[in-house]
Amino acid sequence: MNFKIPRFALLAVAAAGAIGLAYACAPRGQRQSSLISGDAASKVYVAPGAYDEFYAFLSGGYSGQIAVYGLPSGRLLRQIPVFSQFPEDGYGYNEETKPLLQTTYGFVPWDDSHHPELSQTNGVPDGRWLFINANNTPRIARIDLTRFETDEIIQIPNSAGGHASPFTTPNSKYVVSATRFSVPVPNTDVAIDSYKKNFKGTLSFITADQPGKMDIAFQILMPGYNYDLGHAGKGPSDGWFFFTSYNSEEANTKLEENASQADKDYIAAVDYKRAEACVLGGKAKPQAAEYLHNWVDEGTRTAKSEKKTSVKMLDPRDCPGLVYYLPTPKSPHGVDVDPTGEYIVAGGKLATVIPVHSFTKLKKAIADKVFDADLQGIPVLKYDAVMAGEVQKPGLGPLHTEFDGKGYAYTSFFISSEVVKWKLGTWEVVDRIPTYYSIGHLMIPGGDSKQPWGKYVLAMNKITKDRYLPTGPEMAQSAQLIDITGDKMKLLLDFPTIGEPHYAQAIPASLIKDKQVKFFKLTENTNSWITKSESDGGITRNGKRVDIKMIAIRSHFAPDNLEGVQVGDSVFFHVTNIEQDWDILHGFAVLGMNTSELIIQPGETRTLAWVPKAPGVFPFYCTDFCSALHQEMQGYIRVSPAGSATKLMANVSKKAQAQLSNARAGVR
Ligand code: K7E
Ligand code: CUA
Repeated sequence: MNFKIPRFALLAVAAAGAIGLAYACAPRGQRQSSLISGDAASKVYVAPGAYDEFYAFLSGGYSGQIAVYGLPSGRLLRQIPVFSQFPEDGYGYNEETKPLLQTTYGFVPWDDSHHPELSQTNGVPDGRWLFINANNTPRIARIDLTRFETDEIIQIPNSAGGHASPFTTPNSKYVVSATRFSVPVPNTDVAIDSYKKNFKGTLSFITADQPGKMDIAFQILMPGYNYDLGHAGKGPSDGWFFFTSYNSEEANTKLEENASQADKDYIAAVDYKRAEACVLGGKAKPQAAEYLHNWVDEGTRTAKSEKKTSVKMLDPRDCPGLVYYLPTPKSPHGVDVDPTGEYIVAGGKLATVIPVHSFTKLKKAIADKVFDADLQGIPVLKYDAVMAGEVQKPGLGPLHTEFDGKGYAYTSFFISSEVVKWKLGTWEVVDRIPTYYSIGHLMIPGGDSKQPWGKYVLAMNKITKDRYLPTGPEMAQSAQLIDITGDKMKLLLDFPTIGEPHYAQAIPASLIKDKQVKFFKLTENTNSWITKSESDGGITRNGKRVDIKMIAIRSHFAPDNLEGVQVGDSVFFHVTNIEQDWDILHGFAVLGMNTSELIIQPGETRTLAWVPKAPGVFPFYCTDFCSALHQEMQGYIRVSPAGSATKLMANVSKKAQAQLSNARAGVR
């Protein structure tokens, strides 16, 4: 979330008594003693050696990654690199993973990731995969949860700011992405003040249920608003998708003011079954659009990149019944569908109520044609005809809502810094609890699905100020764990997060933990640079390219003495970790190398490219403490001046040496 708080909203805060900020000003000790109950510690205590009940996946925001925590302990288990290079394990530096970060703009080794989304079966998170969006250069990644690794990234063309993404349909047939920024479609050189004429939004539906085959099924061309968030229908509303939009004013400057004029903006309700029918019926136009699809081959564990050149574009005018607009106050942000699939809840950043739409009423209003207007071919339904109810005086700045599966909804309030619990159907507020401070998303395990595990809500806060030991001008953002098993919410724990945790998802650990890959079978490694045993290693030259094959095993590399490399060569170290045992990793790094190390998991081959710039002898070593003799796990590579007569040499077996001599004879 990046919006500023408008001045009038701040005045409203002052007038309303500023529930959250009042806590912020209270003396520290007072604040804590009044809010933490005595048994909080025991509720989050996970004894050494015991496991947490849930895996929680928190987005890294501008870190571009995902952080995996155990709940209720709040222990950080792992970071999964997705859209940013990660020197800790060589992701985006080694040759096998670099293609994942390729785009039509070139190599993009960073992004801003907002919304982790678990794959679903029948509307329930199933623990197979996790999807996450890239907000800056629109992309969607798929992470495999048997390995906690990014396996696939697809770029979204005709889009800018892939924010309403990658929310899933109930069987993960599709994940979606919508433009936050409208742009010229196709993007071309036009005057910015031709916005109303030339700028468009797109809603993209991406097939997601076949690993390695993500593809853009179709895009829907929309008015030039800013599309913000989305959620699929479920149960009775299965087959529909809901997207919030703001800036229906179509302003192209000072959005803070100019996009806050209208009393209501819109939720776009998309009948995607209708879209499928229109696509089948030839109503979508093929449109030239370049984008990359990158995925990891299972056997070689190497990513490939494929360029696609066209999408199917659906104009709502050519497919009546495809999209309807639901008027929604005011500059909506989140849109969340309750577990029954009947209620569609919006969070209006500047709204004074929480508006809830009814799917039953929506269907009826469409059947009865209760339309207010038509916006660029899209009928606008009458607010009163689709509204189920409004939660009155809920707080200030409602953003996101999750559900506990017991008939209650929990909404985050950025301006008044609190979580508010209210009842579906009666719309009455039943409880509220302050957060520290300025909460964005909140998350209940399964809380956006058909089947929430409604035990905790995790509040993710933008501003922490005085909550932790100060660390200079920038403080870590925070997550706060709140117990929701009783009538009153209880704050249990808070912990700092990595980057900005916009959203998170969590799932019972039992659905993931027993499916973990423990090592990669060497017999199934089809990487063409694999070294299966010590005697297979060696060094070969082909022009200026030098390939070195080596193994890593406790506690040595083989070969570990290499000569014949010259300044300016492109040297590739292909290191295979031939261990066949869980959690036995080796690292590899060379003096002066200007990428990162390799971390090699058991049974896999990883490749590091290096162009030596000066003659000398360069040590390399294992960077991962793997055994008692880890410090002995080292070697040397000699670099000679360009054109030198130094022979290629690797201290490997006679057989390998002979192969090398032959190879050399062939080259020089
Ligand atoms: Cu920060 Cu979902 Cu990107 Cu709201 S978003 S907070
Ligand atoms: Cu291998 Cu340390």
